Amino acid sequence: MIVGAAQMGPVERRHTADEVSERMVALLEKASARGVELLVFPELASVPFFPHWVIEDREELLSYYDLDTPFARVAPLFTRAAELGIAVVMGYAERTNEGRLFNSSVLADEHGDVALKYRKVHLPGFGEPQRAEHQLLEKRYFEVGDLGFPVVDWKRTRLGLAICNDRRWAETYRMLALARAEIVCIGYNTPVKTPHLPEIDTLTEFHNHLSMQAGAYQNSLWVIGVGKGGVEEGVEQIGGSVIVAPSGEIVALASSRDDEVITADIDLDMVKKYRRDVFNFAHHRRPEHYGAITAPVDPRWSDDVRRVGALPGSDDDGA
Ligand code: CDV
Repeated sequence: MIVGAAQMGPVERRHTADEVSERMVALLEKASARGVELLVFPELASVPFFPHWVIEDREELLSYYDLDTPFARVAPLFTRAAELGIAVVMGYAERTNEGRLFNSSVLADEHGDVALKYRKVHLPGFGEPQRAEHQLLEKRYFEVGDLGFPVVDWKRTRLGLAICNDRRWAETYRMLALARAEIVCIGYNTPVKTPHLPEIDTLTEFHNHLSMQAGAYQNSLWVIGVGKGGVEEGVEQIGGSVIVAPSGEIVALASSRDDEVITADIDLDMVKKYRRDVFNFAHHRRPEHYGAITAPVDPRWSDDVRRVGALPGSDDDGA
């Protein structure tokens, strides 16, 4: 099965939805020419990553969200994908009919129908603005996802979705592997710089790949990880999109921080082989010893969070 990651350069406030659609369709056409059946776009793909700054005006904030699905904002992408028979995964800011706000991702199958939806579980950063070069305000703008880690049988495989910070948590991949996902599609927006921890700035790209390679290997699955790259609204993001095999090996890697398609012809039998001969869950997992993983989070853990410092007058509730 040939799969692809459609990395995107910056999406800025000055870019219209039509301009963004045009770029996404161009990436789709490139993928189609290479025989791609499944193409994955980044987290919050069609808008700037607005949790990087403070938005006081509610109307302005809501302008970044799509009601239910992202299909209306970038309609040409989904229309063309269905014409070409390509399934698309895309991240977007979701507003529900009840006014709930989530950081979501959707799989539109090769007919353009919603086959799977996921709402981000691990929201990084802070609920209040920090004194920092850029903000990490996902806890302010989104609720924690309420769908768990769903999977879907699609064509001759089983797919799961995850979003950005989810990829750093072992539980994400393990939940999806336990549901027998064979491919995990992950969109992300990762700044080169971590304002509250500058000493890890030189490790950002290493940690990006480390997380996805470990997740793929320890759970015998394929990972398609796709980010935005370049300077978006003053924040430089890493790009570094990859396709990772169940062996943990990177089989495709983006070479730029701009719009770029990477593809790989992936062997789904590798999943079966690694699940049989390396990480055989039935034979070797010992869940009777893993109870602490599902116990409620001990509140003392949050004492360790380092903050840059809340802005005067804000009520900093930490990460
Ligand atoms: N969008 C993200 O979830 N970004 C985080 C950053 C803030 C660390 C990430 O894990 O890449």
